[in-house]
Amino acid sequence: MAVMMTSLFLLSCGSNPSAKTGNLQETKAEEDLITVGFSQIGAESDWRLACTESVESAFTTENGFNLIFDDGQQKQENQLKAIREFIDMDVDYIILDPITEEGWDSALQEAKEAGIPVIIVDRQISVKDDSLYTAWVGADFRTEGDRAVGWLSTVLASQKGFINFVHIQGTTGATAQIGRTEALKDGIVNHNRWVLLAREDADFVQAKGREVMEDFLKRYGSRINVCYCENDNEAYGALQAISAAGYRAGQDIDQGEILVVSFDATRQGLRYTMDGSISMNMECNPLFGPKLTEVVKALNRGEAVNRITYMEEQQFVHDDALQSFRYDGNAYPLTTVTEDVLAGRKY
Ligand code: GYE
Repeated sequence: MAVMMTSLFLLSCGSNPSAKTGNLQETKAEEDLITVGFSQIGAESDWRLACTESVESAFTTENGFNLIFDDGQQKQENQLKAIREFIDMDVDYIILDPITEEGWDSALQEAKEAGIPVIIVDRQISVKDDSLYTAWVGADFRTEGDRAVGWLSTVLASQKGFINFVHIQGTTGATAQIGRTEALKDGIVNHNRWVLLAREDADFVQAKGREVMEDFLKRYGSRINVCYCENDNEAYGALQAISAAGYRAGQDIDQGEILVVSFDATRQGLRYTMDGSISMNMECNPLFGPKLTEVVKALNRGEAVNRITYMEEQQFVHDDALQSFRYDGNAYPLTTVTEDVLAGRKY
């Protein structure tokens, strides 16, 4: 890429020597940059916007990169097209945040044949040949789900009778959906009194989360005890539907409250966790930028990198007595939480 751009640049310089000198300096700098094509899923959630922001602010020219960003608008065909365009441009590296796990074999085979290393971020891919990607950086979604279910198991242990769940899922076939869904499925199997009333895909989007919850409320009304949302934007939508239908979100299911759990722990999600509308919020860390630049720089120096890197995450639990939340078991007074956690939260 850098080489191609240099020759195009020189051809367009004309015969003005001063312009030529200036351009030569610029092309020299450009040659040193590492060109990275980033195929992002879309802009479906607060989490996603934070992820994009983090990558864009890490892969800057000052930091030695030329980043080419492509927004797949939640469609795999757009992401496949972007990968092929990156190959045509002969980028140095491709970073792919794959919408779902399946369907990447041929495009990544083409990248491999072109000698372009591919780094997968956030969600994972399922390919026949694992050498089609060099490294993956993301969250352990199954563990996130298990931590959410583990917490539910503890708080619901003292409940008498059956506990009815509704489940708002993320994009079908996305690793985040698969891990979080499997954890709840196992939770239902392992708890005799947990009953699943309904589950539906809301694509990680607020408006769809609201629609799905409206529908669940119409069908099951006050029978619903727990609403398990696979991300915060779906939870925002579910909370809108709950209050519009005249119900209350909270942990007191004996008093008819609907206990909402969510994933991401965005700033807004944590506000709802503080006020108790969300009872438990399992963090998912979208700030991949710095880690990804480390990976690309190491590869560029010819060093080996970890094939799998997990991000660190915490669990935020509403606490009535504190009128706030605890995380990972430690209690913080409201003011401390506001300053330390929310103020510092970038998403
Ligand atoms: O939870 C959600 C986003 O893949 C972990 O996708 C990501 C998920 C995240 O839209 O908010």
